[in-house]
Amino acid sequence: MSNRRKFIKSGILGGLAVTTGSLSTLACATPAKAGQKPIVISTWNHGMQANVGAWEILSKGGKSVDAVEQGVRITEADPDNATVGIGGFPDRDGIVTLDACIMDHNENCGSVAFLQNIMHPISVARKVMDDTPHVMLVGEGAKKFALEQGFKEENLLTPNAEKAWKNWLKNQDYKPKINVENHDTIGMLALDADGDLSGACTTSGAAWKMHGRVGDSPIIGAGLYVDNEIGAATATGLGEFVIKICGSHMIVELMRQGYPPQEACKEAVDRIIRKYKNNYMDLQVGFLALSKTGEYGAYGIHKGFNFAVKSNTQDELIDSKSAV
Ligand code: SD4
Repeated sequence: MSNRRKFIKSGILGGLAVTTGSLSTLACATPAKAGQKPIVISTWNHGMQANVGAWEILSKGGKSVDAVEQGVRITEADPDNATVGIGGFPDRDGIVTLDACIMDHNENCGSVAFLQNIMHPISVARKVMDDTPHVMLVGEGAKKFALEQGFKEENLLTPNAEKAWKNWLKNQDYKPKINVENHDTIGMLALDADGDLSGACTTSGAAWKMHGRVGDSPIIGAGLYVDNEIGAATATGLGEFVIKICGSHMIVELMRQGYPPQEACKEAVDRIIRKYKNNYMDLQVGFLALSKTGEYGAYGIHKGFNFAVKSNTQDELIDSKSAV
């Protein structure tokens, strides 16, 4: 039986994804502990530190939406991180432009894209969600809104990032590389003590991108999706390919059909590989998912994608499974 049919057949039983047939195989393949609550997971090794910020809120019974915002702000404020917030590598014109979005357990969402000179795009996205009738603000409009809300304008191009850009200018070779160098977005998913899910995703996007380029990270359904009945998913890697398959939304819908989180992430990766057979060797995409029951999973195209998990019983960095 194909994976798709197997998982569709399994369905959701009593709030737990239960599979028929090859349950033991799946249990081995999925590095997850089901039923952990509260729990927070996030992409890459900087997720370890970000999770600590989120855990301060989750461990006190706080809301997952507050936890994910507080968590990813830690990464945004880190000048040594070359693809999130301050210190992010600029576009090919030497300008740092930021993308972020947030989604809560009521399917409220807020997003900013192509935002400049504001260190915490995730908090601007939160304000868009909480205080406007809109989901997404971009560019100058997003910045105007941020300044009206009291955010400070600051230079986000650190000397290191400027040096790297000047170095790049020598050859001006735009070839997205796989793994860490160009791919450090933080996507974070949390399930709080009340059983409510939220997620956040924030990035300075692909280094040396064209001015005006927006990736998947601020796009609800691509870089992030949360459905409080089912689960949540987020993405990292080359956003164009995540957008093309509506990656995070697809993963949540697969979980609705009964796919465990890791298998849902794998299916999304397989979709990219099937559709873009000539390209996928040169690009990295990684997905991370968390179910309503606190089961998590991840999958990347290439080796090297990792994610951080924090709960009452875990605080670790896990290497994701990958296709290649
Ligand atoms: C983008 N997905 O802008 C982001 C970049 C990224 O890890 O994930 N870097 O395409």
